[in-house]
Formats: sequence, C-alpha cells, structure tokens
Amino acid sequence: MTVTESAPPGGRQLTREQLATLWATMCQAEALDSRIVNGIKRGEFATVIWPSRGQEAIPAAMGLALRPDDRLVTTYRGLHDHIAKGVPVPEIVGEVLGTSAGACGGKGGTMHISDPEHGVMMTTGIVGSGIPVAVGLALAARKDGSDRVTAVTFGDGATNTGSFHEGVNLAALWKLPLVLICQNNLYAEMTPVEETMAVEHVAQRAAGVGMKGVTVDGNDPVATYLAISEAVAWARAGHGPTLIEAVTFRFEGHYAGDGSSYIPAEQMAGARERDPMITFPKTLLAAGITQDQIDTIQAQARAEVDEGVQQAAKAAAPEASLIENDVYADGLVVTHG
Ligand SMILES: Cc1ncc(C[n+]2csc(CCOP(=O)(O)OP(=O)(O)O)c2C)c(N)n1
Ligand SMILES: [Mg+2]
Repeated sequence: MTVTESAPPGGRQLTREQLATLWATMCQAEALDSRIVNGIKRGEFATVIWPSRGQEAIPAAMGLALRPDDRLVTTYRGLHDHIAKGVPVPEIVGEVLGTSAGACGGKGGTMHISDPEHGVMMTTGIVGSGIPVAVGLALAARKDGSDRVTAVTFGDGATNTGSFHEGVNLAALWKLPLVLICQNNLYAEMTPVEETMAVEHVAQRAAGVGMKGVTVDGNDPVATYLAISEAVAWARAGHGPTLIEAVTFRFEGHYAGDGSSYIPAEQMAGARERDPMITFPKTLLAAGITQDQIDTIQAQARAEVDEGVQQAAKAAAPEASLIENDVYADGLVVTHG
C-alpha cells in the first residue's frame, strides 16, 4: 500500500519544544511496550499485551493535538494511546499485571483500561465497538454545551465492522465533534488489509457518509500531528468529524510472541526502514535538537517507565472484597431474586 495523500496545511512549522514533546511521548510509548514485551518473553510477567511497537508516531501526534479535557476511546492495542493522554505508567502497568496500582484497581486488565481523569473513557477488546461509544461521547459534549472533542482510535480491520459504518454515518449526519483515527498497520490479526477491503485506503470510506477523510504517513509524527490538529480544530469549531487514516506498521505481532510468520520478510524489512523511532531523530537533528538532547529524552523515558513498572509490579493484588465495586453506577440499587 502507498500513501497517496499527505497531511493538509503546507508550510506550518512546529517549534523545537513541540518536536521534543513528540519525541518524548514516542520514547515513553516505545519504552513501555518493549519493557512489557521483553518481560513476557523472559517469563518475568504472566500477562498478555497487543504490542504497538512501530506505531509510536500516531499517539504522540494525537497527544500533542488534544487538550487534557478532550476525551479518548481506544483499543486493546492502546497502551501507547494511554501514555499519550497522560495516564501515569503505574496505572497502565497495574492493569496489565492485575495489581491494585492500576487505573481500575487492577480489575480491568490490558483490554479494559479507563481513566476518566485523563480523558480515557474506554478501552475495548471488541473490534469496532469503540466507535459508537465515541459518537455518544461527542454527542454528550454537544449536549453539555462543552467544546470538548472526542478522539477514537482503532485499526484497519475495525473499519469492516457494522459498528464503524453506523458510527461514522451518525457522526457525519450530526456533525459531531469527533476525530476518528485509524491506525492502519496493514494487518488485522494475521490477515493483510488487501484481503479485507476493496478500497485501497480506509480514508476513502469517509466520502460514502459525507465526512472528510485524510490519509497520512503514520510513521511521520509531524505530518500526523498536522492532520490531527486540523481535524481537532475543525471539530471544536463545530464543523464535524474527520476520518484520519494513519498508515503504519507493527513489529511485534498481533499479540506479544505470535512470531509474525505470516508477514513476508521483504515487507518487514521495508517497514523497519520506516521505523519512526529511527527516522524521527533525523528530523529532530535537522531542526537543531542535539543528539545529546535526543538521547537524554530517551533515557529519561526509559527510567520513568522502569520506575513505573516496578511500582506497579510490587503493588498488592486487588482485594477480593472489591470485586463488585465499579460494576454498577454509584447509587444504583440492585435487588437480587
Ligand atoms: C467484534 C470482534 N471480532 C473479532 C475479534 C477478534 N479480533 C481481535 S483483534 C482482531 C483484528 C483487528 O484488527 P485491526 O482492527 O486492524 O486492529 P489491530 O489489531 O491491527 O490494531 C480481531 C479480528 C474481536 N476482538 N472483536
Ligand atoms: Mg490492523
């Protein structure tokens, strides 16, 4: 697949501070993913994650484009999105490891992390199901009279579900303040995107419901930031939703340790050349950020992640007595029998 259209507005430059922020978020996401995947591989952690290694540019761009009070709905492959939205590392890892340090007290697991304080309203393992929920959150923002924007992230495979098609139709019809970010990593589990879609680009699907659609190089954090920030401004101004397709790749398999034998070697090699963790530092250097600064930001991210993982790992398991907490809304009276 080739990226035919790149991000909108030409000529906009990011400040060095913004570029450094993008890099810092990418480093945190990469460090978190690698730390957990390596821990699983060497038997340190008995858990499961759906790695996002390779996809770091997209959440970094999203994090920079959104306001802290903007909302997010993400997926099982969303630990990088949580990082970008500001969820503290121990709260993410506590869920992955099932300890009381987690954002949901360790009862959610990797697939069900929510942290409303940081705007993370839902993480879902049901492919496509986040989209209608995000449509509802965007409608709620309008009804509340708030200028809050809702972002929803999902994969290429999710755009083949009924939830996606129904959701985008309503969002376009009602011009909701929603930004739909498809992290197109070219595979749905072990199936390549060409075997599931007759259109070349996910973004083409937007035209069918009267929505703006943009395809962007999801390995380029600057292009992705420009596309997302334009969509956010458009949504916040009341003009409606945008479907952004950020084309990327994942290096660690559908789940940590699946072996990736279904990915042709040449495709993997080509993707590795576009690895944003390798290419973006060249942009940073060209913008006047020194190699020393680049390395320091990465080292800080790794140290912060290591510390957060340790904190989460040593926390106690959730109390059995809390098992029914957070199942029902506060104040709801449940009668049995
Ligand atoms: C409704 C539903 N159907 C099938 C599955 C099984 N499943 C889990 S992940 C996945 C692939 C989704 O691919 P994509 O949307 O591209 O996201 P990615 O995993 O690549 O990020 C499938 C089919 C599911 N979880 N939910
Ligand atoms: Mg995919």
